[in-house]
Amino acid sequence: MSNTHVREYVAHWAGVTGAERVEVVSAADDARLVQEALAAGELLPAGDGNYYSRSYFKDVARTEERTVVATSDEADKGVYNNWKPASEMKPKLIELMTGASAGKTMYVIPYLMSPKGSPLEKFAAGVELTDNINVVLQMIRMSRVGVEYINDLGDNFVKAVHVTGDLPNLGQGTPDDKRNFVTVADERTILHFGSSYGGNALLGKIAHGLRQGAYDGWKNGFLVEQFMLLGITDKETGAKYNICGGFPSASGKTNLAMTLAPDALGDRYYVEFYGDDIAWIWVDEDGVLRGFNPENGVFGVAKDTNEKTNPTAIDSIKPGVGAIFTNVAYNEKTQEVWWEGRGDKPTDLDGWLDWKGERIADRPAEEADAPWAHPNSRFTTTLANVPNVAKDFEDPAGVEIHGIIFGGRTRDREPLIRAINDVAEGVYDGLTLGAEATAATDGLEGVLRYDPMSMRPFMSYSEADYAQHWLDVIGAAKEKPVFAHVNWFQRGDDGRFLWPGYRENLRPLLWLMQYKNGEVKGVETPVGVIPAREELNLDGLDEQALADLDTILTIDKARWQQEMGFREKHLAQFDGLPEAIWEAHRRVAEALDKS
Ligand code: GTP
Ligand code: SPV
Ligand code: MN
Repeated sequence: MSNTHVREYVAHWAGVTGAERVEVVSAADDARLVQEALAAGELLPAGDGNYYSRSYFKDVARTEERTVVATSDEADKGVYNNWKPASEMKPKLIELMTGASAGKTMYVIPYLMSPKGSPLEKFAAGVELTDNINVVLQMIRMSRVGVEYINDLGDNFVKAVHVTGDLPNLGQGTPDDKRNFVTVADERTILHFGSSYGGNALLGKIAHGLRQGAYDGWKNGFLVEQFMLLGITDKETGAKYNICGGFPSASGKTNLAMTLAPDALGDRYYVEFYGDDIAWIWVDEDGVLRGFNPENGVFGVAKDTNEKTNPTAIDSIKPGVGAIFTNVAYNEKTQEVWWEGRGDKPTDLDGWLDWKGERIADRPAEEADAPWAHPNSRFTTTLANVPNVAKDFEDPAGVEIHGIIFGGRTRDREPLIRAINDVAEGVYDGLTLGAEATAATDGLEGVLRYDPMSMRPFMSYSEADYAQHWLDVIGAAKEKPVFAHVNWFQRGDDGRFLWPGYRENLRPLLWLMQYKNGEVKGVETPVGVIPAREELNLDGLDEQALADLDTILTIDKARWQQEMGFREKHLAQFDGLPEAIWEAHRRVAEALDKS
């Protein structure tokens, strides 16, 4: 490794953590590292060429209240970013990490969160240090890993230090919780202590790819969002539309980007996957809004993933691709994996262990109905394994963005889709995204809350500045994207989903692109333009969905008026919110009152 800045950084933290050995890794080391992890029992075989791992049972999701953005400028304090002074957090993390990797190997993972050669590449390089081999294997699948990405960068890389800690003795969830996940954003340094799971530990993904990236983007004129990104080609006209958008964690981004296989509605459309969790978005020198997925893999929610809901995802984790399953159920005799919604529950319990590693056959009667897999259990697979990955997914120039959508789990009020033409109203809609929290955040499943642009857990600076930054970036694009709010999760009185979702979600997206092209007019409402029933492609939709359709194409005025009051309180938390956002709010409220 020729970069002396990296060498100094590594030596410094090897000293602090007390690691016994230092090993620099590249993607090419994967096969050897897998063998070492298998030998150490950190990984178990899951059939031919796939793997299984279990994280500590109190370490199965991100923990928002333990996650902090620290800087030296109190003006960076927002409502959601848990801001703390860097001068307070850095010594605290150094203390926690001191000696905490004694006897372990410190792996050095040079990575890039962008396609090679992109105009944002200088914000995308980092070096994660970790004492956890499973984190190394996950990072190799999720990002571009190798020394070649950082050799020539001097000091221009994110320093991302991960120390697992003694998981059974960290007091998770108690007043004496030792876990601390800190992004020192103005120093481009990430210090995470006390977890080996997902976004807490794979620091390229959430901590750098979202939190640090968003902070850098604010200072340097680009957007970094928890967005999926997909492309739809109309094979008859040759036109291609790229749509990105944010739904809160575990609310359907991966499924939307992955499941829309080409044959969804006859043979006319071709749908390509670019990204399922993060998009970096900028306006290029020609004034074109563009975006790319900085990741190189998918960390997808396992629950309800099956051949019917998402055949593309199932294909991307087929035997031999090197996928890793985390916290699903595992059969120690047959090496099979299973999760709720995977298919019929195995009836022969022999060998089956639940996500905690406990034998299903030995469960006490009162636990008989407990899920076998954790609701936030996941599969990890690399983008090259995704059958509908776009041919140009590694194009450093990214793709033009034509539409931006927001959505989430909302049981009432939100129709299937409503299109928004005005940029300020689109940004306002993102800022007032309200939905049910999911198992991706520890302890909050089902809680209704606002989650601006789906970035609430990843916000790194103040919401007012964030809103202004959105207005500035999108405002600079010559051709504005169309905005829309979507909802696949409205429920009937009996609790059933009124919309079949998954692959059928292509129908409202096609309508949106036709609307943008002026091919359909839709129905104007105070909260946006919704499809006239006959404008939607309904071919082959099942009876129940056809019967429920009118409900999800309706605006409930009273419910929306009540919502406007909630929104007012929500927005009032953000000191200095741009006037354009308040104006958009008042326009919608007045239109509702007049309707
Ligand atoms: P993160 O990776 O946590 O950011 O999540 P995500 O937004 O990518 O969510 P994902 O696509 O993994 O979906 C989460 C859960 O929602 C899974 O259990 C899916 O099966 C379910 N889901 C996704 N799309 C739909 C849909 O259209 N309808 C219904 N009913 N469920 C869906
Ligand atoms: C999310 O929670 O939104 C994820 C998974 O994408 S994690 O990497 O754990 O944050
Ligand atoms: Mn996510």
